[in-house]
Amino acid sequence: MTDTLTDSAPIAAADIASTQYVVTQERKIRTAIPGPISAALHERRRAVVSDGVSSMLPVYIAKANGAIVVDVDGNQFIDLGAGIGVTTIGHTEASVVAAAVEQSQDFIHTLFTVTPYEEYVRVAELLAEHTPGDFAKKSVLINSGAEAVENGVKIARKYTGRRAVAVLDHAYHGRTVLTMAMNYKAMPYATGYGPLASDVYHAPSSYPYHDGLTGAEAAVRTITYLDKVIGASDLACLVVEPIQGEGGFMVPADGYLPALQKWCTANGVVMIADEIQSGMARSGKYFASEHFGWIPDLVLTAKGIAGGFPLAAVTGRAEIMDASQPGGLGGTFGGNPVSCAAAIAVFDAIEANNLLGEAVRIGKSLTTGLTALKNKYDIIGEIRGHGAMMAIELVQPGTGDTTKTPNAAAVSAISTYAGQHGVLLLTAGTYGNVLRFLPSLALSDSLIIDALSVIDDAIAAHAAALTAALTASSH
Ligand code: PLZ
Repeated sequence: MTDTLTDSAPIAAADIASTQYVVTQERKIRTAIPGPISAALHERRRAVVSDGVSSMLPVYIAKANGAIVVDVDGNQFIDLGAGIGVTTIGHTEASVVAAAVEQSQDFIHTLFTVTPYEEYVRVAELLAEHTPGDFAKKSVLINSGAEAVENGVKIARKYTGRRAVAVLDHAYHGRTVLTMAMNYKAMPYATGYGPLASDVYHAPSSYPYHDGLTGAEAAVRTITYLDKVIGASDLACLVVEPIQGEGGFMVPADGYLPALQKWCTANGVVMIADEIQSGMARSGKYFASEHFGWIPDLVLTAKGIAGGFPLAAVTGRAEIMDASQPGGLGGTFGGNPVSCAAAIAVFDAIEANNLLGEAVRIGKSLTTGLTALKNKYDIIGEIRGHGAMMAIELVQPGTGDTTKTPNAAAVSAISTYAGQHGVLLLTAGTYGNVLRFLPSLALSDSLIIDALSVIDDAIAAHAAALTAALTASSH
């Protein structure tokens, strides 16, 4: 049983907060989850933090390093979520910390649009170098993923002089007033927050597990929608996540994305890759678009780009990026110097530590372990993803090859069990029936094995509870 790792020795809050506390790369459960100090903090929070802001697991974090986060009660969790794909190179990676400290001592803010600095320029150079496509590229830096999406749309509209924005079914693009209209799911992102932005269209996507279409067939379906419902001459941009994140890590069929790009190019439509979740080395390539031979016109980055500091970018073809009038793009904190210094350290670490290779290793180890689980439990319908962006879609027992009926209850039970036993496991999916593995690239194979053993126990416990409930109801 996994609880052999339970370390019941209590530890004082001051010890965890101390600089002497060493975050070892291991799972350790010392208290009930949440522990008493987290529970007290949660009470304080309830008085002053909006109920509109939820937390998946209300353990309050004191420290983090590599692939481990430590809560205020001294419980150590294997982090399979990396703050939803942000601390991709690992928590508190030494070179990122050093770069941020050094930059903070030099200067913290000037505002690039008032008086510029080299770090912003360097990040733009690195993005031009590493995003797909061998052509002149330029960037604008902003603060968040949603802001990158907003700017991508502005830039595409300015360049094309057209109004309409197309996205795909199951997409997620943010929580701002424009982006909430671009998400597939109304609840919880848009419900009650309308009216929604106009001129946003949702086209059918490629979801091979469910639609059974080849890339070419799915592309015809998408293009037919764009052509008939919007009309190319009114369409400014098509925004696509190469691997859909919140929607459930759907990997499109081969050929789908290049076919859409070809149509966009032929019709003067700007095709934008939302690489906010999938980008920055996570998938085993710098950008997930590369897995599909897709060279987008614009690429959106955020999350993993600065090791946890807020930074985002729109990068792409120079002629599109330059269509905006001077002063048309910007924002007070966009391209903050400390975030930029951290981003430069992230790019350096990806090269110096062969993090593309580490992402491939993690993908292989996860696939091996998840395949063993799939052979054992018939609620695992599909394993999919690339590198450190993998997921399993859970279905009702035995429907994996037939109706593929979503099993959100199992996802919720398994992620809750995992949290209780020291594994932070994110859920996803339009139907809430996907468990996603989005760890940092610092996650060792031994931590993968340990985390998957907890998930194995979690699935077994869920199956046992169901059997018990069925037995009870049949008497
Ligand atoms: N595009 C593909 O994944 C953010 C959402 C977390 P922001 N996804 C995590 C939450 O519940 O708010 C995301 C994404 C893709 C855009 C965004 C938006 O990025 O930095 O959260 O604005």
